[in-house]
Amino acid sequence: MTVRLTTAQALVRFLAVQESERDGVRRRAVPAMFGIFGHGNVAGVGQALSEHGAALPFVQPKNEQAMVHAAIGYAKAARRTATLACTASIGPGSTNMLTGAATATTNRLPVLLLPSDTFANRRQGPVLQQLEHPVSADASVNDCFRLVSRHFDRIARPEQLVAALPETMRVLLDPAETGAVTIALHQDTQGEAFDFPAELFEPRVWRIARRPPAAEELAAALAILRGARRPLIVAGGGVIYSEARAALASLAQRCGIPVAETSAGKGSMDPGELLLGGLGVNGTRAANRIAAEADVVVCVGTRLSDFTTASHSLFQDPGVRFVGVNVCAADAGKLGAAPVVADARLALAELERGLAGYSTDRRDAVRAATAEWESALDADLAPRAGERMTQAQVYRTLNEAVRPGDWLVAAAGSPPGDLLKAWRVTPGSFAHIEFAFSCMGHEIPAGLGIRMARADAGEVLVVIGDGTYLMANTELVTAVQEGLKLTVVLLANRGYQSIHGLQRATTGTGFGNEFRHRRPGASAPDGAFVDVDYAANAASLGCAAEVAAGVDGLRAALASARDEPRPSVIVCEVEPLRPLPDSGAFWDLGVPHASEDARVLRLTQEHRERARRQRWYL
Ligand SMILES: Cc1ncc(C[n+]2csc(CCOP(=O)(O)OP(=O)(O)O)c2C)c(N)n1
Ligand SMILES: [Mg+2]
Repeated sequence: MTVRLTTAQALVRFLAVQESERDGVRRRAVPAMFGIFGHGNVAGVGQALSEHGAALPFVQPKNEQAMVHAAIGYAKAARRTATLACTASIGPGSTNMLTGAATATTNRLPVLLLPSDTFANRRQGPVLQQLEHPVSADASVNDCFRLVSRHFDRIARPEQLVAALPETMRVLLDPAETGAVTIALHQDTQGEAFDFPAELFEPRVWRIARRPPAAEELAAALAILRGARRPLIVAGGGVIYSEARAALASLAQRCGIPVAETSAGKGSMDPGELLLGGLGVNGTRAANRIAAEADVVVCVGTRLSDFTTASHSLFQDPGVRFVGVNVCAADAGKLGAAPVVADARLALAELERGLAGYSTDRRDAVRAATAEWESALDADLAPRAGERMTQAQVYRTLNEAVRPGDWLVAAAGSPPGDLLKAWRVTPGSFAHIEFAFSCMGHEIPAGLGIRMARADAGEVLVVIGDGTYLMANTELVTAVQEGLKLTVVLLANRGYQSIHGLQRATTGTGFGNEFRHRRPGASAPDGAFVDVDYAANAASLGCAAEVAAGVDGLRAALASARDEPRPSVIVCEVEPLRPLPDSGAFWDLGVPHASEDARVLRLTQEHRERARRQRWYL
């Protein structure tokens, strides 16, 4: 039996009946579609959604990049068992999704992108918004997606969907392969009809299997671990996606092994005597101290970015060995680790079983390291004369207001680093710190996606800087439109202050990072601060908005935001250059090797000296 449908109608009908299943729990794999229409998709995917989209609700964002971030937030909250689709028009509508695609792929989170493309039949000559490639006539701007997607396809004939769609679902839902999946749709093809096999539209369940560890890999990992005297577990996003928190806590507690978290892995374990908090450049000094002396490091579900390994300078024990537990073989083998290519939950349980009789006790070492670090954090909270509220005080006040079911979201500027360092993911609450692509503008839409995936969530607390707010605040309108409740905590520090601080530390000067007026003849804006009324801006978009005066004001604002049905924006005017205590870890970045300024050369020299801690891990 066949069904006559357009390409776009077949796509919509197919997506509406796909389900995923993990551990016996079934859910819609792609339960909604975001999109902005233009001539490239309005009569294609747009028509298909209006006629066949009853089971695939349409959500209208205000920016195509943002809708991809929303899909990423959704996927994170759904622990990679589901995501959202995104349709965009030809040209700029589609290329606007590129940054979102890269964010998804870097974070190993599934999103389904449907950029529209030029005509397949080329009858019209160059069409509106077509870039004519001088040497590759069949290329379009959508070929840029190849580099930032885990899977790319272009549909030029309707029947190509029959093979393309199942492969799309397979990649999206495979934990080892997932990321952005991009299916470019020629605009004429979207409307072309075909007699599709009816089975294509039968409900289909995609089983997300847990890959067990291979016996040989497990044995090799156990041999290393049994000899460990100062082991450490690094918990990455894989622990969260695999829902392996209980397995991690059980292994850690049974064997007395401390746990440190990456940004994506924030919230991998409830606070307790073995949790060291964040690791690396944005980590706690406690975690970094334990890491420096670790002799065996078990890296679970982490891509080991430079922020985690302190640019390969963190682990200083001369004989340090690594075990890499990851569904993705390339990640499992990093740092010369003994790889265990497997699902985190199964692998952790097997490691625990294999370590029966083994124990170490690092509790005293952890206690000493954390006590020292926590007293540094506490001391930093003390107000200093003449200072506004500090970011550290905002985080602490926020953290004290968190209840089970609440989510914290951060991605760029100082919040993600500060929060990896200072935030306690209290039992029953969740964190989403996107620090793989650390994309300014991710936060508000990601919060939206989280709220869509978890209607039962308490507060979705989105912590952003003023820079991020100015770059991407428009999804607040979408939040109002859809009745999706967010509480945005905006740190108004008058500029790109995290970068400004980095700039001062590495070059000795501040240049082009604060929101200042231009003085006549100045080479960069360096006059008086620009005044922006963020609360008025948020109110104009339909949000409840408030300026929090000091810590008490913030506490009150958070309480009223919780009762407020509309999205809320709480503006915190904070001290501009007042970073949290540093992690003590080195971070490598490109520094100037020539300058007429002796201070620049001295700072570069100091940087190179610190870089001597970098090691090869083979
Ligand atoms: C899209 C994007 N552009 C540029 C950057 C580089 N960058 C990282 S932090 C930052 C400043 C962010 O400013 P703000 O949101 O005000 O946070 P603050 O640094 O002041 O805490 C910039 C420009 C980025 N991460 N993402
Ligand atoms: Mg700022």
